[in-house]
Amino acid sequence: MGSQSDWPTMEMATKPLTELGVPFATAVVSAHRTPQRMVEFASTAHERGTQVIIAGAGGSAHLPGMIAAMTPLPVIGVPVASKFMTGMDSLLSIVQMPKGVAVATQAVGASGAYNAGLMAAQMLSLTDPELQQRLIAWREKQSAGVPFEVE
Ligand code: RP5
Repeated sequence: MGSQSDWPTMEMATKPLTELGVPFATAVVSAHRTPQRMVEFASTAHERGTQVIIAGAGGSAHLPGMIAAMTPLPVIGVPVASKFMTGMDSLLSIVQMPKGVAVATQAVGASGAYNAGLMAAQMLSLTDPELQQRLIAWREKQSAGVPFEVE
């Protein structure tokens, strides 16, 4: 994520990963304030065994696109809600990638962060049948938790 201030939102991404038994690491890597750290992080991630990157940032949110430009790994972008434009700035900064560099942009805020974790797990399940089974069970449990009757 681009700042420690993104953590309350980005922490939501860890929930489905934890529930599904997917290991992850977290880091603050700012495109603006720590650009060299970002270059080092993004350009070496695939060599460290990382398989998917979730990048969350707010405001003028260059981080997901910049990371995507420097790694062959899939990058999932999370627009963090911003102070002055409620995240519309973050969303447009992340979603409108030019042709040739892809970012899988999620919804603004906590739901987007949660779904980013879920999406990462689904990507990883393509080559991990046991994770795929856990995902199927997780879905069934979610469906079973939705009551048919209105209270
Ligand atoms: C972005 O600027 C971060 O991703 C964060 O959402 C936003 C504000 O950062 P702080 O000023 O709170 O550190 O780079």
